[in-house]
Amino acid sequence: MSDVDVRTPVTVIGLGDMGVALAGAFLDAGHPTTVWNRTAAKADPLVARGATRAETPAEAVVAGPLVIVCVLDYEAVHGVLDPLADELRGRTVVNLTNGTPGQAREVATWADEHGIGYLDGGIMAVPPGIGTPQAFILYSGAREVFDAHKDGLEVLGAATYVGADPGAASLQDLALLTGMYGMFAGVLQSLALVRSAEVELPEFASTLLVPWISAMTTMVPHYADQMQRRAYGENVVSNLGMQSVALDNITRAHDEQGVGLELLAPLYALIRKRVADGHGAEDITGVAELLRAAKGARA
Ligand code: FVH
Repeated sequence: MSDVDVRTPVTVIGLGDMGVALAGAFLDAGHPTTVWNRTAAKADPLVARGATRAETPAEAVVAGPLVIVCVLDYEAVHGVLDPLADELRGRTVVNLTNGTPGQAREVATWADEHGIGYLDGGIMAVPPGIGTPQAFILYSGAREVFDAHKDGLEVLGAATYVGADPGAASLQDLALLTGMYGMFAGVLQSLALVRSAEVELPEFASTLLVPWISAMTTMVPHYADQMQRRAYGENVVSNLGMQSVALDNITRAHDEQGVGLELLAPLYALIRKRVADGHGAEDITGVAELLRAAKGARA
């Protein structure tokens, strides 16, 4: 049994769309739940469901051993938490605010210096999904802190530990979002192309686009293996030379239909460069070699 069970008091700071969903899940699971939000009225529906309203962040965090923070950004995180180092000593902060790995590590160092347990988290769900079987949340930080609170955190969604580096959850959260936005870019470009021919978009989407994209996701583990080993020419499925010819057709079709290709043009340019550099026999994964090392990149 972990330190947090159905009787353990939980504090939720930040009652935007996500914070309300998080606090609601704790209430539904029977946790005494204390809430605080900058705009106090947003707590009203939760108070009606049994939550305790704290008048100040300090009052909120001393209500229990586990403090969940879910605000807009890290500026807000620092604004709320930095003055509360004394009150938080000996408690655990689980910060579910979206941010960068560097921002997460910075807060973790601050927490460590003040005797505060700290987990950083990345929520992989939208607010209505919290507490459903589809929801999962990435956590990183000290393993013993995660183990102590895992059972309580499970009420929000599957609690998935990704490592001791406090920045790990944020990094993997942002990587998952990156994959999602890449997919959205392709979806929008695809729908724009067929819309130009007055195709019924909902039917095209449900009968063709979704099954096609779903089938293509089965390639992801193969691509991940190629990228892990930088073995872009091994077990090639669809060589880049062939793909670049198809890309020319996609480009011309957009021109013919009068649709701009802005969402995918950068990818196509990289593919053409990779082919021009002599890698036409490889899979698409080799295109990742063309990503420039960013300033400040970690090894
Ligand atoms: N909603 C979603 O779909 C995504 C799912 C994945 C995770 N994200 C992240 O969750 C964080 C909170 O998102 P949210 O959906 O709750 O966002 P809002 O509804 O816009 O609420 C923002 C809350 O932050 C409070 N806040 C903003 N600035 C400050 C500040 N300086 N000091 C204190 N609190 C602040 C705001 O308070 P108020 O405006 O109501 O007074 C809201 O409680 C976020 O990182 C997502 O990326 C959500």
